Amino acid sequence: MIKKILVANRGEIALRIMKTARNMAIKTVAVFSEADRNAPHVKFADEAVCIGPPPSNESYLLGDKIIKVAKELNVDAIHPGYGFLSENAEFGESVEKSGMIFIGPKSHAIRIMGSKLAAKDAVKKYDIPMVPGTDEAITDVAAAKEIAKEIGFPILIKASAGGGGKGMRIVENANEFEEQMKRAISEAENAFGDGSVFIEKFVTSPRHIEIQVLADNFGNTVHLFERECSIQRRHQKVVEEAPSSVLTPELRNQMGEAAVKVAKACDYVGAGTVEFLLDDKHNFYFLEMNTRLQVEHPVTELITGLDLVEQQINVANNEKLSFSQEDLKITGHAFELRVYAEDPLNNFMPSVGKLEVYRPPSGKSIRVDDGFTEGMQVPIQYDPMLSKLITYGKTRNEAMQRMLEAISEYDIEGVSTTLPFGKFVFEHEAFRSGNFDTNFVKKYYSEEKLKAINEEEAQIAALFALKQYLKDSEILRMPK
Ligand code: MV4
Repeated sequence: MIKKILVANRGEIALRIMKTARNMAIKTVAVFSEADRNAPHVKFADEAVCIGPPPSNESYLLGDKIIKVAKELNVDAIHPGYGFLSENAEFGESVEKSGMIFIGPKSHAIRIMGSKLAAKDAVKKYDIPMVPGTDEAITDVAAAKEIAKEIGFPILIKASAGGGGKGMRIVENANEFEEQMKRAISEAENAFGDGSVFIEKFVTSPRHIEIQVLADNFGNTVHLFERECSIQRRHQKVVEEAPSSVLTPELRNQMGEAAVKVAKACDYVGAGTVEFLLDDKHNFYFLEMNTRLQVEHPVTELITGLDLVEQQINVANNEKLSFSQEDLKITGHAFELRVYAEDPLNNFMPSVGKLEVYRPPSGKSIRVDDGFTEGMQVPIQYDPMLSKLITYGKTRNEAMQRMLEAISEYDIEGVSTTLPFGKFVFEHEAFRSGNFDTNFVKKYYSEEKLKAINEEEAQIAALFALKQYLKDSEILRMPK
């Protein structure tokens, strides 16, 4: 039985994991860098240990040091959160070798899914739809060019070890092929130390839809429906929702069944996410699998009523899933807006400084997952995400309306945030109608548009203020 968990992470996710642990009467240990000495995750934990200076590679990425701390404090299990060590197969293995439980899948699954080519190879025999392309690393430029011509341009060259769009290159025609392929290989070599690349047909206006899966150690695997993640900016997700407004129950079942097969293909255990592209004709294609708890997991929690961290811990405790696929259903609609300390009017530049004012909205159907309090400094060493603003409604419209209200009630001063950008998205006709794809931000957003909206609002606010002033003063009451 797990009685004590060390959370090898920081910020909102460390706090979120510890809250569930506490609800389950499990003790918590925080690790922190010198930049996070006063952070909420440190204050919340039952015990906390400083593991090094602010840079991640001298603190949160030091797997061996974290394991040593865990052993000293008699920890039973380590939860890696997302990012940092979460998809590091060696770390998971070391945790288990040290006699503790890694709250995540086996290293075997992490390794397979860490390589896009190995992932494709593993799922090949399960009849999972994949984008037309090569299923091996390409090395011979001339041969690769012939394959590209057969598939038809535009094509996409992808790095096998890549993620988040790194090492990806679009090739519009055969003339560009050689140069782009060389670039992709050298980019992949530099970024991942692995120059393996492969080719896929480029799906031009896809939606990015991912399926949450959950598996126990007894061969039971279910899916917890989809998350729509098409609203992203430079491969950084901005808004996520569940369910997607475009999936029919039939398509949802098909994608869910495909996701379960992908999980089974790598003997997956715990919570994981299978990513798909959906084209404009509603064909879906397997892209990759993320072998961690994801940032956007709360929207799935709100529509299923499950606590995904609790499920992860139960599975890690070697318990069977307490429900089957038939027991699961979608209730209502949820959105998540990632709030970053970035300036949407200045190329989303990180905006560091002190949170002079920090007052998150609260209320029924509003959830804020954050790791900051008023007066804190936003550290420059880490991801600039301040919080996740999550809203729920019986319908999509209701959840959208609550998001707009929550955005307007969110008070942050001292740093610029992406809240105004979020408002732009939630007011946009294409978003509201559900008629969007991964090109939404590129297609519709510009700093000029946001400025224009801000100015218009400022003018309206000024008019209201003037009206109030006139009402308060004698002017309106003067006889004609
Ligand atoms: C694609 C694609 C179009 N066609 N593959 C981007 C990150 C990585 N997870 C996969 N990505 C894409 N793969 C083919 N064959 C378009 C993207 C893509 C994308 C995918 C999901 C969410 C946002 C995206 C933004 C640009 C490109």
